[in-house]
Amino acid sequence: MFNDSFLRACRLEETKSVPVWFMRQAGRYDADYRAIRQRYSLVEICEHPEVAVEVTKMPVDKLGVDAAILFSDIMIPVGAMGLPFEIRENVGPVIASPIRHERDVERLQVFDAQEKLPHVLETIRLLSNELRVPLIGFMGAPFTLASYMVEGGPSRDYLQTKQMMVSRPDLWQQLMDKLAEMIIRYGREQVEAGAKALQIFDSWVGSLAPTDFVRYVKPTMQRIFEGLKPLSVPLIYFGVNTGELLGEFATTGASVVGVDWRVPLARARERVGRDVALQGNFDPAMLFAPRSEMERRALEILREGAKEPGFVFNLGHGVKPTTDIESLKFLVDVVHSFDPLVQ
Ligand code: 1CP
Repeated sequence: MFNDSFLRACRLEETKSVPVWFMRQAGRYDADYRAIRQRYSLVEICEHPEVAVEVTKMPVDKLGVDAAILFSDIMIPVGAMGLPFEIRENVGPVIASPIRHERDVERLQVFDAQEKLPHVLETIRLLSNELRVPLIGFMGAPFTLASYMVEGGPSRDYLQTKQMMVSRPDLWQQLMDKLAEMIIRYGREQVEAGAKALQIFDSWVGSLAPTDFVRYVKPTMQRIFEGLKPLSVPLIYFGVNTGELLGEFATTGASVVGVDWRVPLARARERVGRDVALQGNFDPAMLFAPRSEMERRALEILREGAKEPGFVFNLGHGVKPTTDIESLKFLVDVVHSFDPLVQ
């Protein structure tokens, strides 16, 4: 039996229970993941399909979530474009030669995943045969990828990225266009290999004022969703701190909009309207709260979310590495025990 409740909710169809999955559901909170990381680096896991398959399936089996997300990283295709990176412990992605000039952008290659990332496609093929829940493929969005590519690593204020955006709008657009082309092509290859939905992570785009989002990023996002639309799979657009951008997110062409915990769901619904589904928005820090408090907060989200078809329960951002796995299981049980029709 294939559990399609996640796909149904993404398509605004009714479901018997509210589907749930967690961003960063494969990760360090799980002792078995930590054991695998003793032997393989993050990039090495991605390069070994049998290991990537195991890591992707772990949270599905242990937590009982309604969707799997490919184990990979938003930086993997950046490496395939010809820009080497390293994932540094407790820091994140680091790029030794960041993008600063025309020639840096020109050198980036829009690759064929069959040729450059065959192991990723193989992982997706294996998973789509084995899983009984939909597999979500993903990519980083142009702004968020550019933030790492231009800054050279994680940043607080994205000064160099924003500087390029406003001082060299021509160069910025060249970079956005190249990343959009890569994302459309890589997304297509992931779906052809068996991914049933795609999530575009624009984690850091909430650092932009709405007028800057509209001017410097939104046209590229519209182009991406237009390019991915013929695949006929749900297209999820997610970012952190995007409260003021949600109305704009809803008109990019995405079919599902991810929401973080700073925005009440009712407010998010007002901003995105009725034609897109919502995903979110439990505060990952509240997985450290007493059970009764976790349950109270989850029910508040569920009652609001389930008022309309088209709601996927998730966290507002990724699972924290020190989270107790039992808290995640408890949260899944609360969501699955909630009857969307009896409120
Ligand atoms: O092995 C480790 O524990 C290293 C930590 C780690 C992990 C588990 C990194 C480094 N990447 C990943 C896997 C990963 N990355 C997944 C796996 C699938 C799952 O969710 O279970 C996904 C979807 C990502 C996507 C990703 N990478 C995003 C978007 C989502 C988000 O969290 O906002 C971002 C921004 C990255 C960059 C990145 N890679 C790794 C870290 C620590 C970071 C963030 C660094 C920063 O704060 O800027």
